[in-house]
Amino acid sequence: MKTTFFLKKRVILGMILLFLSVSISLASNSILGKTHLPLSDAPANKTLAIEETTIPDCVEIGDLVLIDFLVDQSNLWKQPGLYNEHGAIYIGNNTLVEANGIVRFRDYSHFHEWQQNLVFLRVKTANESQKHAAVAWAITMVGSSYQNFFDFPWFGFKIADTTLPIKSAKKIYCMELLWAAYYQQGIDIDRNGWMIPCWVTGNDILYDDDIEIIYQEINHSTEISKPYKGIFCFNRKILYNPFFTMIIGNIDIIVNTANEHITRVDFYIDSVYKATDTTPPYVWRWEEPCFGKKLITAIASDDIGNSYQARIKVMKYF
Ligand SMILES: [Ca+2]
Ligand SMILES: [Ca+2]
Ligand SMILES: [Ca+2]
Repeated sequence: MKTTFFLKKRVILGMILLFLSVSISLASNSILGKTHLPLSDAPANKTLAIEETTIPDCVEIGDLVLIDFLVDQSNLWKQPGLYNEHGAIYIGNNTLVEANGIVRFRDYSHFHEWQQNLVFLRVKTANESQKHAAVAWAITMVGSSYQNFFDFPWFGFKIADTTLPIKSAKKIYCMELLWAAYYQQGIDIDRNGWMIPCWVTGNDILYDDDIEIIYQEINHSTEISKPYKGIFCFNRKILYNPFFTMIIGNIDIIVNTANEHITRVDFYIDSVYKATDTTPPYVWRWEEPCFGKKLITAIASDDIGNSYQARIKVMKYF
């Protein structure tokens, strides 16, 4: 009995190590720029007829907009939490400048088609001339190449410290464009001040003390926050990677939502109903043993007939 137990444990440990090595090698491929898609491939922007959308009245030149993409949670560019997946700067005339595939102008109607949640931010410590200078600088960047944030060297790295003995990147990513536009004006909108890993994330801008929220739209904020992008072993996350979600053993499926008046969250595995939770935090313990690909679906419903679905593809073993 004891021998079987130890044998079982060794098999599980062996599998964990195998999965770890596969995932590390996939992750390092991404860092070398081999496997990731350009940002412009991410959103569902194939719609031909775009609805005209006007920028909210309160928005002024130099304000920033951050969004969550309207795509499945398994998508490479999705991040848990609100307003942290893409950003742009407002330059007037219903137009934004964004780093997306390339640094470019984008009409707000097109930009709005991509979002499922959005927030407009004001750099409250900037005066009018700093805001206009930030916009003017962003416009000078139009035509520059896009760079994934995890590819070195980072454009902003050199801006933040011109004495660094590294070559300056000519490419720029979305949040870096917003950060650099204001950094050139003497305002650092990265909340952790360019600390390692030296990236400017959506959350770094959103929660910086130079920033205030001036307008927000939450259309669909329901998401599976666990398990999400990484390797989970007996209910604990042991490794992050942006490409897949792997579960070994039992796990708590946790659903977060900022949608209002939610009364229940239903949990499904491969479209088969499993459980309901009616009080936050919305959690279901997935204990069924399985082996291979599964689709977790969570549907949050409110009391007036709205429902919000979140899905994540996973691999589950044991
Ligand atoms: Ca998000
Ligand atoms: Ca700051
Ligand atoms: Ca940062």
